[in-house]
Amino acid sequence: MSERLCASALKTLPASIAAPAYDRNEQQVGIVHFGIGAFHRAHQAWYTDAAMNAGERDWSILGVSLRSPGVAAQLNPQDGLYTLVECSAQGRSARVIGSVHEVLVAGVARARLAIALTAPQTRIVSFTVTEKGYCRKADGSLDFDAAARGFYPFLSNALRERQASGCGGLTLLSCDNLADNGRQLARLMHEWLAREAPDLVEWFEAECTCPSTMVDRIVPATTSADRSEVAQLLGCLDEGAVMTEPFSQWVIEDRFARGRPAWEKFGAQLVADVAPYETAKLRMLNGAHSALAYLGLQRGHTYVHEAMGDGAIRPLIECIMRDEAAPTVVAAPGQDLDTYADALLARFENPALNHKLAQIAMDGSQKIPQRWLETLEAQRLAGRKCPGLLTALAAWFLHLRGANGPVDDPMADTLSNLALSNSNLQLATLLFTGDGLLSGFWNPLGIDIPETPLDCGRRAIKHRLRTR
Ligand code: CS2
Repeated sequence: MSERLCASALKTLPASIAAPAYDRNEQQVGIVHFGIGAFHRAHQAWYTDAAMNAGERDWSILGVSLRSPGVAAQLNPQDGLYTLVECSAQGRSARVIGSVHEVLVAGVARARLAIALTAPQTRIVSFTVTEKGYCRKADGSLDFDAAARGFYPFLSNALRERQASGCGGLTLLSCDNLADNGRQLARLMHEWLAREAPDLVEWFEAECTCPSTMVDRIVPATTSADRSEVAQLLGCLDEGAVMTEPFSQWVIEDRFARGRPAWEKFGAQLVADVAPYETAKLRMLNGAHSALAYLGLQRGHTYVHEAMGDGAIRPLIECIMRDEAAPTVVAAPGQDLDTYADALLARFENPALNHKLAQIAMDGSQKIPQRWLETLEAQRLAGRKCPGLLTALAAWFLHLRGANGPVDDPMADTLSNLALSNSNLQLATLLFTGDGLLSGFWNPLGIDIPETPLDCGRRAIKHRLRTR
């Protein structure tokens, strides 16, 4: 099979595969999205496609890839089309998504990107650039060297043009797993402008908004086996296919500068305050996910559902979710955290999703503060211990020592050197004092355990293996 999915192939798709019901050529770009990886395609682009299927107009997405030309090569020959496959124990269902107009590689298509960002009909610029894409230093402030290679210059140039032409501000919509993602983006953008374009600061604050969001959908990286399966379903090749779970959640603070699609008609929750949803998600879902990653790799597993089936790991994961994270969370109105935990565990057990632990283990230095350390700090203040999280932390230390192969993390060198130099205490101190990395979440003098977390955690793992 050599034919690729593209606009002209839509009419030959099997009847079981739903396809865009709107005239894609008639749609203008309303959203420019930085970081058009699998997650964006399975989440925000899927909601936007649903909105356009229901009749909303001119919210097509122009995807931007900051570094890798890979996504452009996947989607552009396919006219931006790709298949979304929902996988569960009950089976698979597939549909073709049409909301992505095109993908630009930022460094290559600078002029076209500038035009898109300054077009009056572009009203939202959204982001899934991962935690490290915001270019924060250990103390949370902007790392200007890294930021100069990220999205910041593109955006500030565009804001200048928009101010000059009077075509109005933008909504900057962060869809990454950061605590208070909108406020963090606003603060970082402000820092960038204050140094690089001080005359724009006031206009930015008056004309642009940065709503916070909580995004949730598990999206494993697509494999070549997945692509073969999709080809069988479609009858043509799809290099841009994404595999995901049936569940999806998007909670958005309703503060848009110049309108938005009616995403709430398709399941998104528009609320005044995202924080309770986001805190529960980061500490319970993502916190447990990162623990599964390091503990699971340590025990020789490859996928999340395998680690969930390991009797030495699962009780720790439940303990982290229910006993350690949940008590630090103030539930959103109507949210029951026990039921939430039940649903998360069931999602992690999904046998039809091959979600690699190694994918979650990446970039620990960027993820662990909001996933674990905030829980640890809250529990410390309450005088309670967290054996589950300390065990997970120990597994992370072992990971940094190379126990699971090369470490994929922007701070890999610093952390691995520390871990390998056998200075458990130094590593723990660095983590907990905020001397370098994870900024002041824990004062080591307050740690009420006799050994360093590494030894403690190693013992806990051994103990659990023995008592299994
Ligand atoms: C995962 C998340 O890779 C990771 O670190 O924890 O991508 C997770 O799958 C999503 O946040 C789920 O919404």
